[in-house]
Amino acid sequence: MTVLEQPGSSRNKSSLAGPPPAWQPRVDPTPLLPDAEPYRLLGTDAAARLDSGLLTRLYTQLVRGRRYNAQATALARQGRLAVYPSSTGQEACEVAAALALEDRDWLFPSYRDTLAAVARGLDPVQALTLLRGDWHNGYDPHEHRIAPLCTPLATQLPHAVGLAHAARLKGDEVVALAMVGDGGTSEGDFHEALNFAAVWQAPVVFLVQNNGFAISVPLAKQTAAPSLAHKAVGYGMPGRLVDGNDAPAMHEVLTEAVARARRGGGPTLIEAVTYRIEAHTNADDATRYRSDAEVETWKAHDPIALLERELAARDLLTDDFVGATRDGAEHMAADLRERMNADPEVDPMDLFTHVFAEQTSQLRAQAAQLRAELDAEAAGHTEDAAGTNGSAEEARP
Ligand SMILES: Cc1ncc(C[n+]2csc(CCOP(=O)(O)OP(=O)(O)O)c2C)c(N)n1
Ligand SMILES: [Mg+2]
Repeated sequence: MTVLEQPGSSRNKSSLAGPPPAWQPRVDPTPLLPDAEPYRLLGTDAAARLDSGLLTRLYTQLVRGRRYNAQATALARQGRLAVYPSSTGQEACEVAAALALEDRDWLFPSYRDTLAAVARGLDPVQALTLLRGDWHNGYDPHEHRIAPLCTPLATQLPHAVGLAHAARLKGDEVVALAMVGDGGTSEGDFHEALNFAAVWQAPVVFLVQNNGFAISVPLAKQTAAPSLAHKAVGYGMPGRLVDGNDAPAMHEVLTEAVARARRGGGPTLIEAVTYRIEAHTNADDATRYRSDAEVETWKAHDPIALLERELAARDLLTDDFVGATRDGAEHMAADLRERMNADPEVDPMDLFTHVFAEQTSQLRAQAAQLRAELDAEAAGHTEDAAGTNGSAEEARP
C-alpha cells in the first residue's frame, strides 16, 4: 500500500488531479506578452499615418539632444563636469519620454537621462549641476516635476511607484514615468517596484532603455529572460518591446502607456531596444569589451537618420528646416558652454546642509575642521590650515 492509498490520507488521487481553484491563473497572460520583434513605425506602411507636426517636433529635439550630448561630453573632457554619461544614440528614448508626459506628470530619471529632463524643459545647466559636483541637485524637483537624477541603480523605481500611488489615493490624475537601464533590471528595487505597481495598479510607466550594456556587462550576462519586456508578465502588467531608435514608435507606445495609467489601467513595462554609442562615461574605455564593428552596425540604425528618411520622403527635410534646427541646437550648445565655463560660486560649508536633519558627530567635527581651514585660508595662513588637515604625509603630492 502506498502513502496515497492509505485510508484518510489527504494526499489522495483527487488532490493530485490539479491545484484547488485559488491556484488557477487569475489573468490570461496572453495580452500581457510583448511582441516577438521590437515595435517599429519608421520604414513600415504604418508610418504614413504619422502626423508631420509630430515628426518635425521630434526631429528638432533629437538634433538638439545630440548636440547637447556632444557639448556635455566635451565639458567633461575639459574638466567642467566631473563625469558625463552620454545618451548619444539613445536620444529617441530620452526625447519621447519627455514629450509623452503632461506638465502635471512626474519624470524619474537615472544618471543617463539628463537629456530627458532637458527635453522636458529643464535648463541644461541645472540638469548638469549634479554632474559638475556643485550641489546635490541643480533644480527644484517639485517645480519641474522631475525627481533628482538617480545614481544608485533602480532606486528611483519604488520612489516613482510611491508617488504615483499616493497621487491616485489623493485623486490627482498624475502619471509617473520612471527610466532605468538594462542592468538596473537585475536590482531588487526593480522587482519590488514592479510588483507593488501591479498589485496597487499604480499609474506608472517603467521605461527600460536596453542599450546592450551595464558598463562592460552585456545583456546576455545580465538576464536569461526572452526579453526584458517579458518580465512584465510575471508581475501582471503588459510588456511592450519597442525599437528604441524609432522616435515616433517610442512616442506612440509611451503616450499610450501614459494614457492607460491615467485612466486607471495600471502600469506598463516598456523595453526600448537601443544602443549606447559612447562609452559608459568619460571614465570608461569601451574598446576593451566591444568591437568597433558592433558600434558601426548600430550607427547605421541611428535615430536621427531613421527619422530623416521619413521627413525626406515627405519633402520636409528642406535646407531651411535643417539649417534652422542646427542653428537652434548650436545656440543652445554655445549658451551651455558659456555658462558652464563660468566658475560657480559655492560655499563649501553647504556640503554639510540638507543631508541629515540632525548632523552626526563626525559631520559636525568635519564641518568644524573645514570652517577652521577656510578661516585660516581667508586670513592668509594657508600653511596652518594644511596642518589641521590630517597628517603631513597625506598633504604631500
Ligand atoms: C546599486 C548600484 N550598484 C552598482 C552601481 C554601479 N553602476 C553604475 S552604472 C552601472 C551600470 C548600469 O547599467 P544599466 O542599468 O544598463 O544603465 P546604463 O548605464 O547602461 O544606462 C553600475 C553597475 C550603482 N550605481 N548602483
Ligand atoms: Mg545599459
